[in-house]
Amino acid sequence: MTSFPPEPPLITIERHILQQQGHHPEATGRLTQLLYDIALAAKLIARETTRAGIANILGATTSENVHGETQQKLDVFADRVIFRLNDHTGRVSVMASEEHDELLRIPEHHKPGYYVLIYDPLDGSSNIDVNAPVGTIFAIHRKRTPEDGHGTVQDVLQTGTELVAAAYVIYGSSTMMVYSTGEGVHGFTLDPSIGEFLLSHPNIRIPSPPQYYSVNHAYQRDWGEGVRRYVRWLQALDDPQREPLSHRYIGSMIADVHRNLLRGGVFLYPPDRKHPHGKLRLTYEAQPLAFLCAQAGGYASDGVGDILKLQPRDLHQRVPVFMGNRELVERAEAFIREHGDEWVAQYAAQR
Ligand code: AHM
Ligand code: MG
Repeated sequence: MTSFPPEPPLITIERHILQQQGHHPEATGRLTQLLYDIALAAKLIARETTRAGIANILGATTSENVHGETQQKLDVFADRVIFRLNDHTGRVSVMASEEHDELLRIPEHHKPGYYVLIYDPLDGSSNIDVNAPVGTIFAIHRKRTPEDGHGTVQDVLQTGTELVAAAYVIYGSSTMMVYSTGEGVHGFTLDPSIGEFLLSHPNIRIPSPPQYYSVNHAYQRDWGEGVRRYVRWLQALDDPQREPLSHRYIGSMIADVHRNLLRGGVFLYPPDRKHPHGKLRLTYEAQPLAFLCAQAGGYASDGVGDILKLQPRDLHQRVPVFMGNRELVERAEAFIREHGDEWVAQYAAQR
């Protein structure tokens, strides 16, 4: 009898999601289906991002989103595609997107479902025109209000501890989808020739010792004391005997966080004079990435405490972010506590 040499099994994202569902005999399959739909949206967006130049769809549209930023055409495409794939399935009761001020209602002629889908369709979109990685972020909650009917703002404004699942997709040198349903973090790489996401990074754990820190140094003069001292500590400027961490920052949160998940490190977007609450948004950027980070053994803080415990007050609210290896993030909190930080203090007063 012939036998093949041992090799790791080939696992598609569909099979993996189904296997995870198998750990929950009570599961109805709705979440599984919703995750399939997300993976399909990711493939469609990946197809457009990789042929953006060829299709001549680079460049900005003339419309602005709710933050006054000019929308890129791919933002519009990604936003539309995610909505269209999920507005008629009966699995989602309401959606919300970075690109829309208001909640996205399921059309009247379709049945609203059990889950709440919040997304940032194309994060880091200033990178599109320079061919650097961008990504999509998804957060999934259960509906809080009674089962039948449309989701409301209470369904969208839940803490990160209530997340059922979170995922991001990174469109880089290859496209990867990384997701968690609360049972570890799993990464899949898209094989474009067969259109399948294949398991490439099972059970991601943030490695230690960490290698990188990621922050926009251009804002240094506007940081408060605690953050300033913390970054000096990361650079080992206080102790020539200690090795500094290497610095990497691309200005695309998913790319920066993804690198740190795989190599170990800390990503920070602290509050400063010009960004008193930081820049990143709680519900569709910080919460889902904090959930994934925690599932990978890391920690995410707003400089004061756990981001996952924050109760959102507004769909588009901003939050300071420190995320990565637990010891690095706790060290940031300690520097801020010990040395004070006027911008973190100002943020914390309205927390
Ligand atoms: P966006 O949602 O408008 O794309 O902005 C979010 C992005 C993040 O991906 C990234 O970490 C940050 O903006 C970079 O901002 P800055 O250029 O101020 O460093
Ligand atoms: Mg964004």
